[in-house]
Amino acid sequence: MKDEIAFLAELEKKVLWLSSWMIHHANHIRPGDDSLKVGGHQASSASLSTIMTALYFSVLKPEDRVAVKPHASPVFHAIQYLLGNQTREKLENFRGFGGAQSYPSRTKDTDDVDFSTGSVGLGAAQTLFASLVQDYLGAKDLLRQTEEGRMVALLGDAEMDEGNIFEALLEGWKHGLRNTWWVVDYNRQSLDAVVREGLWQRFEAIFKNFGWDVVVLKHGSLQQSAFAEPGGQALKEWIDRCPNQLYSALTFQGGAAWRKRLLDDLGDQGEVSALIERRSDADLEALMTNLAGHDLPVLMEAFRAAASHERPVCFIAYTIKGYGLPLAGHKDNHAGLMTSTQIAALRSKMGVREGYEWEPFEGLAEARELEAFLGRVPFRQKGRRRLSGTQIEIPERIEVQIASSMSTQQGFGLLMHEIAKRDSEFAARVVTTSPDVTVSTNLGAWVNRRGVFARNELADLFRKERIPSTFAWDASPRGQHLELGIAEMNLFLMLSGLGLSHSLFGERLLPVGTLYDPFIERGLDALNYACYQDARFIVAATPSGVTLAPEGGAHQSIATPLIGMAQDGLASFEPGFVDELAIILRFAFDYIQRDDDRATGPSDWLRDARGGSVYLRLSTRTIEQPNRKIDDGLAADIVRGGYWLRRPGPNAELVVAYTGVLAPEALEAVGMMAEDRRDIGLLAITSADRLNAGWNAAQAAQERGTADAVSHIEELLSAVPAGCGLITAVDGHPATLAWIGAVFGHRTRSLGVEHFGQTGTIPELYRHHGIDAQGIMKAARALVPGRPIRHLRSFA
Ligand SMILES: Cc1ncc(C[n+]2csc(CCOP(=O)(O)OP(=O)(O)O)c2C)c(N)n1
Ligand SMILES: [Mg+2]
Repeated sequence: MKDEIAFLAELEKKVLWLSSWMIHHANHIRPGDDSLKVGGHQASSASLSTIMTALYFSVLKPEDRVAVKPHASPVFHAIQYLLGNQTREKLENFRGFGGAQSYPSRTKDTDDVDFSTGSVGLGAAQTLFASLVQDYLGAKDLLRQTEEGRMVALLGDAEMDEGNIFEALLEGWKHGLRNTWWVVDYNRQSLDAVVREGLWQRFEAIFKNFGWDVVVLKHGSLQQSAFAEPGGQALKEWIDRCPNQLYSALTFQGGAAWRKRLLDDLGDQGEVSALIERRSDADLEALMTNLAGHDLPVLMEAFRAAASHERPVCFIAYTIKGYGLPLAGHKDNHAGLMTSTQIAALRSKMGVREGYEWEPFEGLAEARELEAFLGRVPFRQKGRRRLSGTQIEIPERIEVQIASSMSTQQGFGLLMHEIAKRDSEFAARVVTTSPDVTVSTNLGAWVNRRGVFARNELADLFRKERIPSTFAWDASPRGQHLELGIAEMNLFLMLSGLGLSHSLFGERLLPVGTLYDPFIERGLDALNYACYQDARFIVAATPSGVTLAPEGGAHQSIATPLIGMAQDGLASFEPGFVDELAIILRFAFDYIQRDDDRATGPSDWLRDARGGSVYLRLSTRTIEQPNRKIDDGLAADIVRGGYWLRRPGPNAELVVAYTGVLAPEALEAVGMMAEDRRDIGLLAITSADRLNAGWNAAQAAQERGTADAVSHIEELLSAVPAGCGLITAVDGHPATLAWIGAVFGHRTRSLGVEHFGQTGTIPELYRHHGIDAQGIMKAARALVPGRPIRHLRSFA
């Protein structure tokens, strides 16, 4: 029987062929849309074909989880095809609608993608945070799988330019990262260019600094044995000295060019010249392109040796972009495609007959044996790797004592503290995390009760020394708060890891992250990435808007309500009062666990059965709280996105709709205008996002023929007379609520904040931006002319 390396070598060729064919098919053969005919990442894929062959067909265990370099997607899909996890139809439709995705996608692909990738840097960092999640579960005896998995990232060398990689490395070091492998595809090419000389040494130093073991894989076994020949050392020195650009150029040009250049540099030098002369052009090319990243024996040995490493391992593997293809080494090859002639040549080199291109075993001498080998591949031995955790029961209500005046941020702290006091499965599954703003976002009381997580016990020294402090931060494996450094990218990657726990590790966690609202933008791509992966978490962002007034102009957030609306997979809420927040938070813990693709009823415009993540935009502003009991009807409306605080009468001339922290201004303005504007209404909006999504979906349903499709905002506004004016107000961009005027065509004026940066008191800033009660009244006077508004100071 053949040895493993021989099988892997055949598979490597097959993978290279199938990925090339898939791309060629998408671009030249599949009928249809020209827009799909774009660079297929052929060269980037080939660069990783050997490494991925070794990993997937031999090294990886079922428990391992992998983030594949986005532009190696064709190789990934080809491998899954050979493992029986991917269909031919999907490959034939690569990059097409419903076909195998351009970048591996957890949510859109069906072939066992562990981590989505696409935005470079994020997939790699995600493996690191997933490993921390595995440690968290392990410490709590929640790890069901018998063996710990290894979190593996395959990343491009230019991907290392992304700053979030380094933020993640630092965080990993703090938490004693383990079980993580990063394999850097060191092809010394990016999209535009050839990378700087000696980059690997910077990488090596950085990784070592952060506590990683570094394995540099440079020379393949052919090269290694050539170096042992007489004159071999001179050849090795030449290779080690050769600039990246030149190496790439010679790789592209092939054997004759190698010979010429080598002989120019090393000719007439006795042994080394003889070493070169002994080889044909083809052999010389094979030798010079035999870098370790394309050498199965060297790779297998390196992976085997690293299996016992306790510390995380970074492999820097020298590769060739476009390896085995006519594109190899050319600096412009990133989007390069092979011509039909080149593909035909590759086909015959691979022994594939025309018309049999998709056949997995076409052209292989011992197909049966290979099939049997594929059946034994360790990675596939435990079947389906996508897991699902059971749902955690959430109490009907989470109730706290609400003071007559308080802020939603305080309310959030109280609610979390209330959960912390419970001895329940629910409380045990909640895990919090924050990028150095745990205390200032009011998670302190929660952490005091539930503790900080660390694999090893670490006492709070202040407490030990009996120095009074509000916070007792003992760290232990029992802790339920993951403290992060100030890096919002890391926060969202951590939430993403925690929020995939059920799917990756089969145990559900209920993650809650906190940060300052403006810094959502700092971590936005990671938030988007987390949502794209369908990770489930709650993020509480506070303080927010210009209302954080004294905090400073630089911290004001304007765009975040629009982000909350526009971000797919994220339901956003901005409650005004703490009793609303209590309802919403309870809903959120339930919502993040939902996973049903069926609509629950004809009016499920919000796709609530599917669930998603939740964003709570909160505030530090203390405002008067209503003294009321929230019945089930009101609770449902709060969750749907809005309710009437004051229902407009049949002759209403004006409605004020506000969101969040502007409740007092809206209430005050409405109170003062009540005598002068008939039947005035006051609409509290708890979620512009859900109102808007519901409206869009109901319209689409109506257009498809569901005549009785009505959204919540339509229901709310149905009682508002046609001639009534509508004023909306939000501490954020006015567009957040402006669309409400389009629901029934009410004349609308939308107040909000468009410019930021000015500090001041809340009244000063509200006046400045025209979102105080006077501003609302001024807008009312202009929008609905009529009787003078008595309480309006003329030109206040
Ligand atoms: C955040 C982000 N910015 C830009 C891109 C576009 N892009 C895709 S691949 C690439 C260069 C990748 O070079 P490298 O990581 O060395 O991969 P290689 O193709 O050489 O394997 C760029 C800039 C991206 N995918 N993500
Ligand atoms: Mg590269």
